[in-house]
Amino acid sequence: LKPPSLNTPDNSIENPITRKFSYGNLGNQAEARVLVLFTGGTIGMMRNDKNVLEPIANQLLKRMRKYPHMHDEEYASKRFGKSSLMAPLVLPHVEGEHRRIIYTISEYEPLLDSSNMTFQDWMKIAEDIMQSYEFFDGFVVLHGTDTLSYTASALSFMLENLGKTVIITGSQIPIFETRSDGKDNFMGSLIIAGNYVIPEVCVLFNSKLFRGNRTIKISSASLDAFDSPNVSPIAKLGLSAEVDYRLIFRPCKVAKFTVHSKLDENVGILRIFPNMPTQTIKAFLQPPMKGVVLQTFGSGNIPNNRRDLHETLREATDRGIIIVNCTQCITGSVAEIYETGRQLLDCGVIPGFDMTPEAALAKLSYVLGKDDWNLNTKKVMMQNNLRGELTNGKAPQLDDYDLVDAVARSLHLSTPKELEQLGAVLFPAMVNASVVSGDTKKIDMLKSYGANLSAINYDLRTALHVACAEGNEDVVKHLLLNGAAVHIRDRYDRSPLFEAINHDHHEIIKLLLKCGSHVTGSTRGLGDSLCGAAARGLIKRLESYRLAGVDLSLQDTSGRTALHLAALHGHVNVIDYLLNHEVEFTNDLLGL
Ligand code: ASN
Repeated sequence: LKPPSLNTPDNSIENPITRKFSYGNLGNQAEARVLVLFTGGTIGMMRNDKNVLEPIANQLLKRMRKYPHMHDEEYASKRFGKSSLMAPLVLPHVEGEHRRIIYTISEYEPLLDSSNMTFQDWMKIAEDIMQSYEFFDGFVVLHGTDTLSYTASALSFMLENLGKTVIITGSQIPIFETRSDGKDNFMGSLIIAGNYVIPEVCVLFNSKLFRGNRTIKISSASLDAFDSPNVSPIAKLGLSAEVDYRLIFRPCKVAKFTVHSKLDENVGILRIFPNMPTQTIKAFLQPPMKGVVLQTFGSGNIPNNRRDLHETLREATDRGIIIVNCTQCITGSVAEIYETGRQLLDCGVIPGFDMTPEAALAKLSYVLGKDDWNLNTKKVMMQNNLRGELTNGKAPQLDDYDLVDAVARSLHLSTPKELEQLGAVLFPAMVNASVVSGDTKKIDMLKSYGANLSAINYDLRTALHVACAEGNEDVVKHLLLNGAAVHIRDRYDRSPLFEAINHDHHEIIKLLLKCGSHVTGSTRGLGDSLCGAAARGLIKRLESYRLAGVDLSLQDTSGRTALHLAALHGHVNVIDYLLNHEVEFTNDLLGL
């Protein structure tokens, strides 16, 4: 194909999907190019002779050209030449937004009510995005609402290392009707896709932008048809677009965008109900079934007085079927709270945390389609957070994250000096977060990226301070084995050992001592601390001091000892403890 004979700029480029041409910027006008994949749905439907809605072909593009709020004919003709049907559409100027949105609509054939969509259609959308990825700044998929959340979930997994914005939208009332919600949804999607880099598969509906794999269709009638019950919307379109950047799930791997389009179709959703016959479950789990989303009661429960049920599930997981436990509730997660739920783990069922059934099903088909992963890896991946689809409190295990690099790239930093400064700010916070969550693998990973495990934060505290306060012995040991400094004191002159003492972590105190750690500070100050502990009856604290090598008979500022204070406050058990540890029964005390 040659460039069309329009008044096109020289830098026009052919889009292999649309067989049309997209255009480079002209002059100094800021523009963004968005590809619209029109797959069908109510948004592009009209009433047929039976007075029911049906997709209608070859209408959207034609009609959008005539809607002044969807197309700026004046700008377009100046830009691309007069009355060209080949030329892309141009969104009128949007106050407050930087770029003019130039959009190209690629209409699918046939257009589908989304109830008719299959995995093949997901693959086509993914492949189309792949092929035109470098030609556009963002992508909008116009889609029916009925199965929109399934498509959004599937695409979120299939589009690996996505770096551009993909938004799926539709409407409850056709865009050709006067009162349609389609115009706002479509326009809002174009504005976000062209102006904001949100490298996720999102859903935009009723002025809210959601993470696609967290959405569910909540209403068949309301214009507020979607929600993402377990996470807040990424953005809200009010007077302007308010994007919450903290919520964006970014691919932190240094890898190119690619599409994994192999999906396994042998997956299903099985919803448990009271008195459910075993035969129903057995039949469902028959080959070729490979992955099942089990929708259970509440926090992930099924009857625990039904051995038949458990045996059936056990037998299926033994055969290699992956069964993922998801709740029937709209919000919340599966968790081991009840015996009725815990027993599912014994049957080899894995927790799906707070994944929606739509996301869990799509993820299963994606994970099962990964031929180079073995069954165990597939199970691990089902429980890992791959695209922000679940919250499980665990860090991803198989992804190589390089956050500093990713942040550096997004900030356009490149010199070693800038990277070093960024690392100095980010690493202490990241190491500390890993320490708190007890994630030693992540600590290793951060170290391998150059994090100094003894780096200090703004309060001059190190990861070891945090670890000793938290009391996770494994993490402390890990830090020590990786050379963490034990002698650094923070802004308040507290050492890691001080933290361990103040939180009564006895094993950690012993460990620190083995590494050469020792108490610091004046003997009077220590005497004050001992007396304070004795006055409050804190035997554990006194034991902490003793383990740290502190003489329990040290005197406080007024010359009294812990034994004085224990006697004064009538703590017989503390007196016993002190005497058992050979604290001298001084005359002073007798005279008290
Ligand atoms: N049945 C339609 C569809 O999913 C519903 C809609 O788009 N509002 O295609």
